[in-house]
Parts: sequence; C-alpha cells; structure tokens
Amino acid sequence: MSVQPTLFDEETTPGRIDDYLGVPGLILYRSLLDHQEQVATLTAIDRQPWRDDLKRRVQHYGYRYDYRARTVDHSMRIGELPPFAVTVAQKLFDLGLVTELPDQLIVNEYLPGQGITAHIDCVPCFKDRIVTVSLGSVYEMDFIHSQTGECRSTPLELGSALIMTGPARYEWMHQIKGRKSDGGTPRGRRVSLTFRKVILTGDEQ
Ligand SMILES: O=C(O)CCC(=O)C(=O)O
Repeated sequence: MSVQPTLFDEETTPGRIDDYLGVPGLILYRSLLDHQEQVATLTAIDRQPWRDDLKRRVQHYGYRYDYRARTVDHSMRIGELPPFAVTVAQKLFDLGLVTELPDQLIVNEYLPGQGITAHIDCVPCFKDRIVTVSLGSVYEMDFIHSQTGECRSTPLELGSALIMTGPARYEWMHQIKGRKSDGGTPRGRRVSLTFRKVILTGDEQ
C-alpha cells in the first residue's frame, strides 16, 4: 500500500524540519514570521504591560500560570489571547504545526545574561504541543535528555517556531543558559512567545 504524502510532510514543506537535532518530536519551522511580522509582533508586545516579579520580564495571556502549582483551573483564566498572539497562533494552526488553537501564551523577555533553567513544561497543566517563536536576538537553546543527560544545542532563529511534541515535549528538558554571548556573538534582547493548550483541572480529557 502506498502512503500518500500529506500537505505538511517534510518533503513538501520547505520551512519544516522534523526530528530536528535528532530529537524525536522536535520540529523546527523556519521563517514562520517574516521581518515585518516580527517587528509588528514585537511592537504590539511592547505596548502591553510586563510582569517583573521573576528574574526576567514576562507577560501571561489566556490563563495565568503559577510556576509553583502544578495545575491550571478555571480561576486562572485571564481572557482571550490578544490579537498579535491570535495572528501567530492561527498561522501555526493553518500550517498544521498545532492540532488545536493554543489558549495560553507566555511572552518571555531575555536580556544579555538572562536565561531559563532546564525544564519540561508542566505535564498535568498543558497538552502535548508546546511551541516557541523567537524574536529580537538569536540565543542558543539546549535540549537535554532527562534520563541520559545527552545534550543537543541550537541557535533560535528569528521568526522561527520550535514545536515540542512527544519525546521532545515529555522526555527532553529545554534550557537557555544565562550568558552574555553564544560562541563569541554577543546577545541582544530576545523576546519569545510560548504557546500552549491548557488541561483544565476537573475537566474530562
Ligand atoms: O523562551 C523560550 O523560547 C522558551 C520559554 C520556555 O521554555 C517557557 O516559558 O517555559
């Protein structure tokens, strides 16, 4: 029986690389946003208020995320995603990079020296696909296997989306080291949009 390539197979989708870095379930989608779209998204983000109670500034949309609690419930709902986020989320959906429209977004801002510690996104809080879109300045991200400690690193290209699904989402941690340069290239200001679909405590799944 022959298998028909689907619309979103790697071979037919130039921007997409599956099992990127040899990490099963990690998908890189290059140039999700062109330069103009990146500037427009960043401008819209910078019109919104930032929270500065963490080491780096963040914005939360859809549902508030409590970094200590391992659950999301109805009381954490903030509202709809803002228009700049809906535009990006819809693009991810139309390209088949997510199977459901995300309903939670954290915008992270990194200044030189800032990073994010190695983690696996909360398993009971969020469904399988986590997507991060990069703006501003290229930083390196590491993927570390939670059992073997094996590490793979990649620069986060501007306007690209990295999609973590399956083993990349559940078995590999991701981190950005808090340093001022990557391989001799000084870091500038990076802003990322990390989209998720929440699992609401108390709801049937
Ligand atoms: O900044 C990124 O690209 C990743 C952010 C992240 O891992 C998170 O918010 O949990």
